[in-house]
Amino acid sequence: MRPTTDALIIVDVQNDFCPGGALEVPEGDAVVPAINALMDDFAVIVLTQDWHPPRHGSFASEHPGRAPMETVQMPYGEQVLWPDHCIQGSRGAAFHPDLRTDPAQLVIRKGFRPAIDSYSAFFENDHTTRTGLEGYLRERGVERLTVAGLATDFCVKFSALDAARLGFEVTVPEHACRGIDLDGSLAAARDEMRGAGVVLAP
Ligand code: VGL
Ligand code: ZN
Repeated sequence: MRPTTDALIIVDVQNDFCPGGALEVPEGDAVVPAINALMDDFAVIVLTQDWHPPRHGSFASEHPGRAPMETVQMPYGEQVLWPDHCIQGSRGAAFHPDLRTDPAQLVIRKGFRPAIDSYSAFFENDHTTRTGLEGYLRERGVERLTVAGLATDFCVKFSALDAARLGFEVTVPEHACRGIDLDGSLAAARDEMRGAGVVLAP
């Protein structure tokens, strides 16, 4: 067991990001056994859950004439438009049924403000509005984070980059992550994370 200065942050292992879901990540469900095993090593465990109201501003269905995976300009910057996904209380928003959730002490829900998306576990996409996770981790004395889950090139990446910027030591175990890979976004995400001092582990 690692010391209580280490935390495991498990990002968005939800039905909609797994095969058959509304925004499926290829092999998304393959992270479940890997993450379940990782949980045995950590005393501090946090789950995040993408948690959108119906008609969320990141949904292509809210942008007439636009299709999923297109990009639009929002007041806070560029936004990829997604299929409707992870609607609060829906089966798609639930954690994968095989994910162990009992060992987690905190679930951070994000993306609940209709007009702004939230990829990172720490900040919304305006990079200013906080989720509260940093304060929680600091109050528990956490200094090092292992960030795993879905999707490597979106919510895992933004969470890892924000964590590194906030001064945490960050490792991303790639066997416990899968990516969406839109136009090379997976390779770019790996470069960005490495460039920010995030350790990519096998
Ligand atoms: C995610 C796209 C939209 C993610 C969430 O969890 O990576 N990606 N919402
Ligand atoms: Zn989302």
